[in-house]
Amino acid sequence: MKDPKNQAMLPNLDAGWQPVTVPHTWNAVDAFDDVPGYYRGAGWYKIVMKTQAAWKGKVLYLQFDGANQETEVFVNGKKAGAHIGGYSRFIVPVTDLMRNEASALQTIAVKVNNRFNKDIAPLSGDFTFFGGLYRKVSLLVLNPVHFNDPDHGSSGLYISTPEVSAAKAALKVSGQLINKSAATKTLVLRNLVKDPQGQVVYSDDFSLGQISAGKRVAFTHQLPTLSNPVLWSPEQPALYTVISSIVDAQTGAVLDKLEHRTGMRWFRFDVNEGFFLNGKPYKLMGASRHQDYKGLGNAVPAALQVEDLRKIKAMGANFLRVAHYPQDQAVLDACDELGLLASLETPLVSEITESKAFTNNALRMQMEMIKQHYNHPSIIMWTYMNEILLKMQFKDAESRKKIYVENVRRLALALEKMTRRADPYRYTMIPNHHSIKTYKEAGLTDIPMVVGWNVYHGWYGGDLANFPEALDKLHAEVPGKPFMITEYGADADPRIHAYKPERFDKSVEYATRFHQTYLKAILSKPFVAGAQVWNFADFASEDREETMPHINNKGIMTIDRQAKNTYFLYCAFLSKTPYLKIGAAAQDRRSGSAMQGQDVVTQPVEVFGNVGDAELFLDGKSMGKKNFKDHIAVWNVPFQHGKNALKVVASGAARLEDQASINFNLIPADLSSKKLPFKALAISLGDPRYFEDETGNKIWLPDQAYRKGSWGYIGGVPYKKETGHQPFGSDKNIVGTALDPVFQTQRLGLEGYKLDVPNGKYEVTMYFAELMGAEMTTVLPYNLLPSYKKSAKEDRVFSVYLHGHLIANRLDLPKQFGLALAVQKKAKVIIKDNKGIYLQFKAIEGRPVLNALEVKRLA
Ligand code: GCB
Repeated sequence: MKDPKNQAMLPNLDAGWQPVTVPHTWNAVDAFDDVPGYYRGAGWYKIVMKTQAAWKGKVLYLQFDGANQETEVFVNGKKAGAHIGGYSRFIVPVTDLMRNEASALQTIAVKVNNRFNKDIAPLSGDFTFFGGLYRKVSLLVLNPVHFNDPDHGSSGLYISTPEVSAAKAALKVSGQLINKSAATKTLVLRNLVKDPQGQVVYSDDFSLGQISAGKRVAFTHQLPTLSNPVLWSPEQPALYTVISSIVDAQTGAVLDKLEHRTGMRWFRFDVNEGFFLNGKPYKLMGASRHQDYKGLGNAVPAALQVEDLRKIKAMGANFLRVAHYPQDQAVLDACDELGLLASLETPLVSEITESKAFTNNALRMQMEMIKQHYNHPSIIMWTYMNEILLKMQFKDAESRKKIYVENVRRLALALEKMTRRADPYRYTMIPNHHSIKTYKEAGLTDIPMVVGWNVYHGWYGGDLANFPEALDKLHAEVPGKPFMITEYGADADPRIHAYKPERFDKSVEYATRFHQTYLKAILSKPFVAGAQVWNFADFASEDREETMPHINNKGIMTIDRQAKNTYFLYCAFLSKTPYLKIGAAAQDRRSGSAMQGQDVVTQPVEVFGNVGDAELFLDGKSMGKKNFKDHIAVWNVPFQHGKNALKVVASGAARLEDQASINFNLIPADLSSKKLPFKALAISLGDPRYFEDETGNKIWLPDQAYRKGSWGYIGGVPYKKETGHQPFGSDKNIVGTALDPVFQTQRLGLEGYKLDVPNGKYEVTMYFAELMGAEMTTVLPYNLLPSYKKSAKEDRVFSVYLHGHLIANRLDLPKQFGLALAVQKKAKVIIKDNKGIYLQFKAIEGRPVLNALEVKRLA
């Protein structure tokens, strides 16, 4: 139950509880709805369970794999423990608070709070901080002698491979155990190692001696070196298994047993030559990934998360940047199994608080991350502080800013020192935003072993064509430091298509060009150790508005994991096996307006491949052969109304092909065409893009000027935003619709709209939203453009007439409805005497507007 009052103790209510299953978040709906904001506060979970016979004589712990972000645990009304931080595991001892009677009911109550807390990272960020018990919760029932004496939520056992070569591998097992029984125990640590085929390659007992009651001991056990180890690599993710048991020397009983996997590999970064694994060069190519999913928020079953990693692997990637926080163990397990190298980071994003509490929490989060994920062979670096100088505090007070930056540097030094000490076998990294000078001056490029750069050249700023030079500059200006491009990406709203793509039009086509440029440059420069696309999938970011409010659209998959053309591009660039894919498969419904005298509409079809050249066929007829240029080949295809079957065949030996079926809704130039009688038309005014409206099963067409016999606007100019980057339209969330892009563009000062439809009965729907003076509620700090100014307000009052009949009287959108609010006006009309549909816009004050128009034939 939600607890907006944030009470200290479990509200003693029998009513008001809602049954839920864990993993759970209370923000799965409100983080995506039209209303800005989502619940950030306290919530309670309560579970009542029967005492189990198996608990007798055991010690019990509650293990939480992830609760966002402040948690308090109560057992039978008494506080059992608490934890701070939303992305790591914690373990709470509960034995002493459980009721003893065999038949007793045990009540466990957990309070979770996802409020803003200035002492807990992340303070802000481009993602939604879903609250709740969003990962698995388990009850651990252990023998009183056991490994798991909560050590930063880890298993209590750490396996390292200090030295590995093709000839031999050293293996070290260390950890701690506790004797919580009432008697002294003589204990043995038994380690058994199995090779990737399951053959036991080592087994030995190691005496721990006598451990008295209540005593905790730490041990380090160096195993004899293994010769000719099977090496772990992306091509062959061979995993060894280490089974460690605590054995009672007197009785031979196994008191606790843990099974971990490990991999034999060695690696290094080189400033000029990039990354080497097992002595061979690898470019670390892959994706960054957030953990949320459509309809589920961050409460995503592990199996679904693992599917993501399969998709990343399937595109030919070898690296996962687990951003911006540690994710489920299942994610790293899958990296180990699939052969994806990984970096893991804590949620220190964009800014810090200069408090002791914040520092302590940050250090603890880092240690939790290292200890909990220590045994994954896929992890090669520990990361912290993503773009930590982005929301630079005190930027207007130079001397205070200096102190702030110095405090950031100090925290980085402390994190670095602690990390290197906790794990001397891996690298460290800090990913920065693309402001070399800022990070250099702050000393943040010196501290970690590898520098990450998040580069949005050709998106938030800069010219796409200059990206290759930007890479050279990074190499030259931070000498002596290996680096990766830890982020780069462009929004691609999968519903938007532009055949003349422009920066910030949010079209899939612009994003495809963007990634093509980046991939080509990154792959051609050996000093770039690797790059991770931002992001694998679209993800929730409540503060974002734009074409798909509350979602960041930089994914190469949608938030429900449908591949965009950009994903196919990655497959074409990175796959080692022959690849061929028609991008249009994701665009199986198209529409377009024919030119005068033509009964086809020519539109581009993009094909992605790594096979030299290919031939495209439309309904069996060849459209010619094309070479792939940087993995894309484009054909201009003359689509006809109805079904169009496309097939592409790779030339050469690999007889590879792909097919797509496209249902094309052709709008004839002559609306009274007998061949294709008019049915419906949906037009987005002031917009050169095509918009696929899944809710209404239709395509909204770009606007055009009126031509006799056809359709189009009369007078006016497209709304052009002077603020932000958007080339046209507004980036404001339009409340009351899922068709934001259609409402976000408009024609200003429109005089009329004409459609020369044949005689009949029609429904005309006009779509309005006032855009001027409506700004994004939050200006995203990622928009590095300095000139984000407010658009001027404009007063307007206007009426609309349909053939002289008043159908909208004295519209004053802001006054009558509000700014940026979706408004619809419908009218029905019978057209006689071939006079077509004629809408007239009459200004009473200011310039009339229209955002979109839909006309349907009823009879
Ligand atoms: C960044 C941030 C990331 C954002 C991304 C974006 O630089 O590190 O959290 O989501 O840019 O899409 O703007």
